[in-house]
Amino acid sequence: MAKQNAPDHDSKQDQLSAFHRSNDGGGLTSNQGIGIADNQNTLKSGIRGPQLLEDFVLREKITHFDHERIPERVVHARGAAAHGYFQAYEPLGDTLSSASFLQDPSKKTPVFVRFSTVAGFRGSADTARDVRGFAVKFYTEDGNWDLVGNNIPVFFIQDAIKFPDLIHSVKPEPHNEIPQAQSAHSTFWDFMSLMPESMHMAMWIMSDRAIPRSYRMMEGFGIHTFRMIDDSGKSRFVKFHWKPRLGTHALVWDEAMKLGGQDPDFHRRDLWEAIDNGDYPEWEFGVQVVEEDQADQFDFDLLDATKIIPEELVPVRKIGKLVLDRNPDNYFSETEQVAFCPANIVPGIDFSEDPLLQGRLFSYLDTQLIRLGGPNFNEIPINRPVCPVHNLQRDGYGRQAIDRGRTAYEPNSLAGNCPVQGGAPRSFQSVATRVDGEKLRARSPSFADHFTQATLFYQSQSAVEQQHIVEALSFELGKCDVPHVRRRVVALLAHIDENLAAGVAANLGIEPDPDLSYLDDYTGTQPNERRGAAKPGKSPALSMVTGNPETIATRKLAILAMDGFDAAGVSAVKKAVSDGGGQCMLIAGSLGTITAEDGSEMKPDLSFMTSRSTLFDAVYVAGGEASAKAIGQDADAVHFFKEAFRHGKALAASGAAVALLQRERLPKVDYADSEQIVDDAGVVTVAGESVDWKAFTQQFVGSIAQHRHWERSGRAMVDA
Ligand code: HDE
Repeated sequence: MAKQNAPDHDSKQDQLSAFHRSNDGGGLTSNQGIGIADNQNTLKSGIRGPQLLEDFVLREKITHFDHERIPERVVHARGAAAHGYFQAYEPLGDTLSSASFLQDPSKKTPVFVRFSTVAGFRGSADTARDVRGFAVKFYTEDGNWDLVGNNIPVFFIQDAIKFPDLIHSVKPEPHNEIPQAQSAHSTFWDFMSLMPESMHMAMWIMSDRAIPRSYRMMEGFGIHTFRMIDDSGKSRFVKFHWKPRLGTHALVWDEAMKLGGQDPDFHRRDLWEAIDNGDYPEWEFGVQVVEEDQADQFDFDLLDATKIIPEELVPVRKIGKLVLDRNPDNYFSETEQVAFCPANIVPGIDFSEDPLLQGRLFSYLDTQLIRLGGPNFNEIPINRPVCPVHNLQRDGYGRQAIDRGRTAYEPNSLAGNCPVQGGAPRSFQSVATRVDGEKLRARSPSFADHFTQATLFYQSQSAVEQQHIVEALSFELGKCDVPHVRRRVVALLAHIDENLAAGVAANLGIEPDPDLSYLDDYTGTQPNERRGAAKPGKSPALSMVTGNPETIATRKLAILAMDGFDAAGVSAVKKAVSDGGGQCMLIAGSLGTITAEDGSEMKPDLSFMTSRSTLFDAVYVAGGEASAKAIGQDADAVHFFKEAFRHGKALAASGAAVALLQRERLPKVDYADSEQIVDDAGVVTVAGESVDWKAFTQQFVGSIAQHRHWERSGRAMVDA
């Protein structure tokens, strides 16, 4: 199966370079290459006279500008992308898949990955509560494979025919185009209340998974069951997983909302900067494999995209890794014009009969035709495969290829019957699966259990994660202004978990009533029975607070300091954090140099005017009498560390700054009053004269690695 000229990591980049254009050192020309002498003034009749139609320079420039925009994606409009590579851990031809990119561990297959939100327009904020798209284009030697997944392993609906309804319900309401990039409105929850199959997904999007800390810190899933075919032609069912090396982490809702205004590009910037700094994001690629003859063993149907296979039932086998190591050169040419399509598949992989997947196989190519203006979008550089393309498709808008010869049909005797079917180094063959049955519009009864896995998800969450789900639902339904919709959603929640329903109902000021008879008027079914003896139980893999690596790599620390700060503490913290792979930013009252107690000087990176705690993972308030006093007198500075405290972030203070933390009326925490280091709920403090900075910073770094310290939120406020 080894191929000549197999692509390597650089092959896509080499191909793209042929299209690079730079203005470095170039003189200004029109698109026809005519030199332009004056780019400031139009051609006029007389110095104050009217412009002349003859002015081709003006007309060309304005005309091109007028046509700069293309339709944004109907969903997933807002996104950010990067180049990288995929590398398999071991050859899989014998045991799982004959796909060419899964055979040679030394081969780096180029990839382009686009992350996105779903509901918001192209200019909307990154941190909206939403599913995140996780779309990967593999440029393999056998053609492009697109794994167009999400960061949540299930979907709202079971059948593609409901997709336009779902999206119309979540997009801004049509009469006034409000609200932007939010599911917290009446039409969305009206639809959800009538769609019990969405309840499992509802748990995921109301969880912290829907407000990731970073694209680099979220899982990815292919969602549908696919097939993999080994060298002998044997087919198995698989589910695809991406597991981030940095662990799975989230923001808190208050933070996500604030970031929407403070830095709408929060995730886009984070991805760009990490790659720019050489902190290349990495995921492991995993598969859950089910033998086809074992597919009936579960209490759920593998073809139902509202279900997971719990990892405890079928473990995730890691088969390779994905590394993102290069930012795009041009957002529009690459990130905007990339066209993903689940139907782009390569030998060794195949589809399943999942009715949601089958609908997607049609939709993506169809939507590209309008979005990218015709059938030749495959020739846009970012979409080109790195292997040769030969076919008889011809013409159409924007055609780039100059097809030579007189035959554009097959079979032909005038051109040696080329391109010959089956003549490519490898050709795709659909798995021969038996499909026969009556023609009918119906849902399989094996899809009917909508609650067991919703309950499994909810009950597998830690207490604080459950609390966040209750709060998220209370927020969302609180923004829904239709009382019967609120009541109905609470009724559905009562079938997931009584405490969940009670918590949300209390916040909405209503009594939970589990009666679902209203559904009879809409879908005509009561499709809600739990299947067989299914016991929800718990799946630890579903919680985000377990199983994360203890690392502060790429985490951001804010150091708050003013004139008179304690330089020893600041230097020690800076060193410890950068040794752990994190980044520090010094924040002061202005961007002017600040002077330490010992006379040394430092230049702040940001001021309290240009930064907020939401942009950081942890905060250190530097010691030093004068510095602590000045921070205590600056409302923005005080707000900075109080807000970080409230969001459960690691917080440290030394010397005079400890009293500052104590002074603020925060939930009760123990603070140091001597050289003894105190770490209470992730607040690390030390006072006194001779501080052991090594021990202090070690403790603080450990606290940052915990990501958040939820135990604080359960504590009572300190009395005034
Ligand atoms: Fe998509 N989806 N989708 N979707 N989807 C699109 O294609 C669609 C679904 C996903 O970064 C569109 O090129 C239908 C599931 C991602 O460019 C469109 C159905 C999953 C992206 C479309 C689904 C996804 C899209 C809009 C139900 C996770 C962004 C623009 C049958 C497995 C890719 C475009 C990128 C984009 C249709 C459901 C993921 C309209 C009909 C399930 C990550 O074709």
